[in-house]
Amino acid sequence: MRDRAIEILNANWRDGYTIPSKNLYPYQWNWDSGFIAIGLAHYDMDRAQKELETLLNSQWENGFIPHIIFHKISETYFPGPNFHRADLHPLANKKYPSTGMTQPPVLGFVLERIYEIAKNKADSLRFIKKNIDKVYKNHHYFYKHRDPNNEGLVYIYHNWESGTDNSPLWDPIFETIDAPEYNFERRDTSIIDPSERPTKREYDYYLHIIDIAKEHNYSDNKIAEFSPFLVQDPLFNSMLIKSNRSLITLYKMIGGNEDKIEQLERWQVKSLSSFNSKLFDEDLSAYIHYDLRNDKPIRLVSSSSFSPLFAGIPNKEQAEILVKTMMEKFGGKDMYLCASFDPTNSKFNPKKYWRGPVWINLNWMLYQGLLDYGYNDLANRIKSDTLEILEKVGFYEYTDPRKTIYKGKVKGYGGSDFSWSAALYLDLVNNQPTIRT
Ligand code: 9WN
Repeated sequence: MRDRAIEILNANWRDGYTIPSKNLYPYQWNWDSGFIAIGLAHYDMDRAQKELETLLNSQWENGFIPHIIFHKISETYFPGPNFHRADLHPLANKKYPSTGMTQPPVLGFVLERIYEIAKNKADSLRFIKKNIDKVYKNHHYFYKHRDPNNEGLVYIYHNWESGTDNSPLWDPIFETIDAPEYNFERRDTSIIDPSERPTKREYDYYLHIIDIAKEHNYSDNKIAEFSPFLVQDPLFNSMLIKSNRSLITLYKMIGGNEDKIEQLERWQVKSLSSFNSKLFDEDLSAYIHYDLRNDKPIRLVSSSSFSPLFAGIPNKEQAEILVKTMMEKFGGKDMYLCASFDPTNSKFNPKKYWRGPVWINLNWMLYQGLLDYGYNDLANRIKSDTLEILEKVGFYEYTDPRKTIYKGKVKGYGGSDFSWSAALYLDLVNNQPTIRT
């Protein structure tokens, strides 16, 4: 399995970055690159550093880091740079064509993780020192431009920014949007089974939201004012809070930078307090999303509801409540942890993308979060479920949470030879975080 994981990462390596999956995803994706760098760090630190540097090179003058960087034009992915037109933004990076949206901010905790993995700590610290300010600038962008009410919670303006693209979480929002029917040729559904991907109608919404942002040249202020999709996402904000914490740790190791440490600490205080007062739903016993455009909570439970564990956000009682919810809704004995959407909800679909299947990156975060809170048995269950699934189906993009279907020959879903599944497998088996008590 290790050899195979390395083989996949090597095959998906292009000149300076790794594509998520051949044919299906032919470019560099933001949060994929972060997870991939963690896997690369286990056997080729130079390449891990290069992966991150290439991503950071795409940063815009205002600190923004895009979701996809279109290094070389490919015919196998839609929508490409001609649809996205990120160059409409006056501060867009002139050298790297990209989308005008971002993805969950993983870079802070990725830097910390690759430092933990590094054998040559001095070299790793040099690398971090050279690049950390770019990550800080990215966080500064988020708090300055994505938090119009000054709450310490940043918004996403597109479901693709969440990383959990077609989750049922977004269905109630799409119901409020009057999207036209687009004529376009999808490539993904000619590469993999369409029943595993979002529908044509969902793509209409995705494209329409981008068109609205384009009408405003991707101005953050205008997007905050006009985008029909504006959400405070607990997964996205947990990644930011976790990364803030890593930046504080790393700046302290580097020395100096007191102003930045103080600023990061101020963001943390505000973010943590708003997160717990606004996004914790007592009745659902879980964290939820908040629809900022329509000013109402999205009262649905998904794997993102548990991601605050990874960022140390819940207190002990809340953590206990989350674990109970996870076990009751997601953790039945016939289920692999952790389905991406509430298996007890009628919208759960175990085969379709973010509407139910297990995703390795979420499991990797939940595993560590549960360890941090001392839930060692449950953490180890998530880890062994993850390894068992990967051993059964190989390194797919997502997999079925129902144990009952894993008899005989089974296959994973979505892209095959998927880079972050391979990378995070290497992290889970190679360098286990120590059990904290
Ligand atoms: C759109 C690359 C990306 C992941 C996302 C995943 C999927 C893209 C798509 O693939 O999204 O960004 O075309 O479906 O949902 O999390 O980063 O692996």
